[in-house]
Amino acid sequence: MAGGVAILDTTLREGEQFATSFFRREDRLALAKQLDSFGVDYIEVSSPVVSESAGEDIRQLRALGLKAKIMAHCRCAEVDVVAALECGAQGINLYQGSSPQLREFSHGRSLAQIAENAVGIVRMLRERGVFVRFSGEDAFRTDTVDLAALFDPIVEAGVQRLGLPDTTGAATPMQVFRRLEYFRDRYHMSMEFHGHNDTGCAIANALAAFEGGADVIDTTVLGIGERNGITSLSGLIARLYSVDKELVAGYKLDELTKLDNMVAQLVGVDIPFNAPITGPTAFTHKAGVHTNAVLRQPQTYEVLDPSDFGLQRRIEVASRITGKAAIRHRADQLGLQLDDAALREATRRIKGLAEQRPISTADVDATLAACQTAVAG
Ligand code: HCA
Ligand code: CU
Repeated sequence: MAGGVAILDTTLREGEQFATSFFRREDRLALAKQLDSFGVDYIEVSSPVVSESAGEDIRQLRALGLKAKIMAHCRCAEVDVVAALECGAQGINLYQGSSPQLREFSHGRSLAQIAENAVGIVRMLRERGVFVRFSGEDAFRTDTVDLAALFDPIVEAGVQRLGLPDTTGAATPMQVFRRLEYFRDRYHMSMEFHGHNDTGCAIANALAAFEGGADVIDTTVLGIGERNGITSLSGLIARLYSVDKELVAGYKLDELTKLDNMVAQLVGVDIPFNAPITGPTAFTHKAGVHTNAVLRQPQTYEVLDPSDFGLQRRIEVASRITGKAAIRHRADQLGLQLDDAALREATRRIKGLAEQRPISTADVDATLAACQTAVAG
């Protein structure tokens, strides 16, 4: 954790809810180790009651002795939390649906019943000295007044963190900001945000939550999760970095690519082209106007420095929209000597060729070699 924001990675819990996820025990352990090495503050796992091997997963995870705290995601039920504690969970993340939709169609309990039940579990956990968080699932489709009526007695009972998940991805950044700010002012306590990406706002909403007072943000690697997932780890890192690099100073940024590749392979997807930082084209500049400026001063068109993430920028030269500066850069990379007239000629030919058909870097290189020969000869 740096600068007041901690990351809770839930790839092992929310991420398992992604359509194509299948994690073996050794995958879970390897992923947890890599997340810990990267520096996430918490790793969330499923409650032992979800399946036969889930309890042993927690035990073996704990045996790794990671720095990250292992938090078990549990229903507000004594059997769930007791089982999680027996397996060595270091904290309990309770959740229960609070929106009218979930109250009616998921669990059928009233707000008063949810509160009464949660208060009992929270008291029991606090008496045992266990860290406990409570989330009102679907918090952003729950009326603020209802949410406060639910949270008040749970806070009173000693809960140490409140969770506000945007379970359906319905919330806008402004709503997230306002609601977090409201609850920060009401309780002055730790708050966690968990944002789904159904409308493409998961990363923006995570930042809004942080700005509104959340001190814990949930992520998964690549953003995998139910439906189209939640805030991605690389997305959150990119977002925070460009606000203030200090916010991500505590994380091993050059390990992000390894993490994303690991999960992409595990769940059988490519890293999306538009993934912040680790997307395959995230640092590729193409248009002549851009490449010209970037070659002089990368910050002209970059808010993220690829070298901070162990990555390199790429100048795409093989297109009709390339320019002389990019072509010169390519000639330099190849160690070719071309004077200005030769460069202009090479650029003219490359652009001309790219008008006719898609071209490759090999075409560019061949043209440069030919122009060099022409000058030399
Ligand atoms: C779920 C719901 C959840 C819980 C988040 C939380 C959500 O899939 O069980 O515990 O804060 O999006 O509401 O992931
Ligand atoms: Cu979720």
